[in-house]
Order: sequence, then structure tokens, then C-alpha cells
Amino acid sequence: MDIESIERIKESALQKIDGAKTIEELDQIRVAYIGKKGEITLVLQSISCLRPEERPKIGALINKVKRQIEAALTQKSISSIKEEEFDETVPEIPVRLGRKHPINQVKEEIVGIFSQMGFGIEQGPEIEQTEYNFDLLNIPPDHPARDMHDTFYISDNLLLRTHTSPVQIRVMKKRKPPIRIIVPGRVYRRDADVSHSPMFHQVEGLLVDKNIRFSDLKGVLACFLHQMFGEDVPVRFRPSYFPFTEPSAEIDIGCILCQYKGCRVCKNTGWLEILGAGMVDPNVLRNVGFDPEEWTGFAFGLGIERIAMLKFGISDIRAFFANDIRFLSQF
Ligand code: 2NL
Repeated sequence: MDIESIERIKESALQKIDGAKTIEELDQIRVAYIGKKGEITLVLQSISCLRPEERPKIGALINKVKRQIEAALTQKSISSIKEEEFDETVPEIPVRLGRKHPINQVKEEIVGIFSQMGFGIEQGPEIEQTEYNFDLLNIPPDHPARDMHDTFYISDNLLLRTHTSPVQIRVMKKRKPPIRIIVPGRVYRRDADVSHSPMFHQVEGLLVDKNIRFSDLKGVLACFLHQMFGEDVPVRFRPSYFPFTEPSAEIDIGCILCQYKGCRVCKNTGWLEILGAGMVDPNVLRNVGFDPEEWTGFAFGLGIERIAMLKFGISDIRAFFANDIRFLSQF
């Protein structure tokens, strides 16, 4: 075994590797040269036939040639795989796309309708001062909504807002009328069952200008309800009470689940309560520095979860917040 014959084996191996056309051919070459009974392997085993002083030099050369052949095989198989084994007809691995949360879908639908009517979107802090959440809204100090059992207090004068109305107060204190805003956001109340979540979402609206009267409220809200639930849906206004509006109303639509015949959801009335609204109380206008003789306005509020539950036929509010992909991927 001499240097020349080792070099010859190397040259023939590299030549064959270079000329190989398939992965199978490369495998055969691997076996023929560096497999268990391959040429290089046999040469390495016959090293004991050499004189001891020749062994290290020849041994090192054979090992070097073996590594060169391995490297050439690897290199060639990488480029062969690229050329031969990429099958562009194999279907791709499906990507599961995310989607908008149903609460966000309904919120965007509501906000979109009011945007078209010229309402601008406003947002504000979820941690509020008692003054903004209650006092300036004409909610008296002994009102039950202020109770520790109904409101999450952070301190004596800080709380998690129980409605988005304090945002409208902030806007009115900052700007002069005309004001026409829609305020979507998270709100918090100490309540939890199938239809109440301690965190839920509201959309409130406020319009203040000269000569605004109850018919403006009726027109805007009927227009909204007909876009949201269909041109043919019946709408009715019932007298109600809120500390921040006078007069106040609750607004129903004909039950979209039973077509007004009466069912469990509408409690056999044929009607679903959708909105609370009213003319902004003169006390509230004065609290933000507006003269109620010069400016009047209307305000309204609705719960997004309630509308989403009706729209999608969901009976447990907690499904929205369980983050179960099997639920969320249906919308
Ligand atoms: C409901 C009722 C309502 C308002 C919210 C409001 C805000 C200001 C002044 C006057 Cl700054 N009113 N908001 C008015 C009437 C009803 O919400 O049932 N919400 C779910």
C-alpha cells in the first residue's frame, strides 16, 4: 500500500461522486469506498502489513482521504436533494389563521355605524376617579351603584370605571360643543353569572349641540338599530330612569330569536332591551361648564356582550373570556 495507490482511489471516488446522478448512486459509492467492506476501509485495515515506521504517515493519509470522500458525498447529496427531491406538487402544511374576537367584531360594527353618522371615537382610562365615574354624572353619594358590593374600589377616590361615561365627562371638560362622540371600552362591575362578567364591554355615545331634542335621539338610535338588526325590525322606546339623563328611555327591538312570538330569551314579551338613553341632565352639563340654556344633548349606552350573545346565540357570557380556540374559531 503506497501513497500513489491511495491517491488513485481518492481520485476515482471523487470522480464518481461528481458524476453521480441520483441519491441511490451516491449510496452505492459510499458503500463501495467507505462502507464496511469499502476500498478505503480495507486499505485502513491492511495497515498492519506495513513496516511500523511507515504506519503513521500512511494512516494519516488514508484518514484524510476518507474525510474528503465523506465531505464530497455530503456536499453532492445536499445539491442532489435540492434538484431531485423537492416536489413542488406536495400540498403545503396548512397555517391556522387567527381571527377577530367576536366582541371586537360586534364593537367594530357598532362603531362603524356611528362613524358614518359623524361620531368621532374617544377612549379614556379604565382606572378612574370617583368624581368622574359618579359625582359629575349626577349620581348621588348614597346611590347603590357606588356600593363596595357593586364597584371595584382601588382606594377611597379611585376605582375601576363602572361605565365609559367618565370618558364623555373628560371630553366635555376639555372641549366646547358641538360634541359628537362614540366611546367603546372595557368596564368593571362586581357581578358574575351566565349573563354578567366582572369585566365587560360597553359602547356609549354623546351628542351635544344647540337645539338638540328627544326627536334627534330617536332618529339617530332608530337609524343605528335598523342598520344593526335590519330595516324591518320593530323598535320601541319605553320611559326609564338614569341619574345622568332626563328624560330617560330604554329602547327595545322585536325579538330576533323568535320573530316576536315570545321565547325564553325575550321572556315571552317578544321584545329585547338593547339600549339605555336620554337627554343629558342639566346638572351634568353644568358640572362640565356648559350652560344648559345654550346647549342640550343626548347620550346612550349599550353592552357589547349582550348584543354579541343575541347575534351569535350564545347563552353563557363566560364563553367570550375562556379563550377556548374551539369556541373562538367559530366566528
Ligand atoms: C345603559 C345605559 C346610558 C348614558 C348611558 C351618559 C353619559 C353622560 C351623560 C349622560 Cl357623560 N349620559 N350616558 C346615558 C343613558 C344611558 O347607558 O343601559 N347602558 C348599558
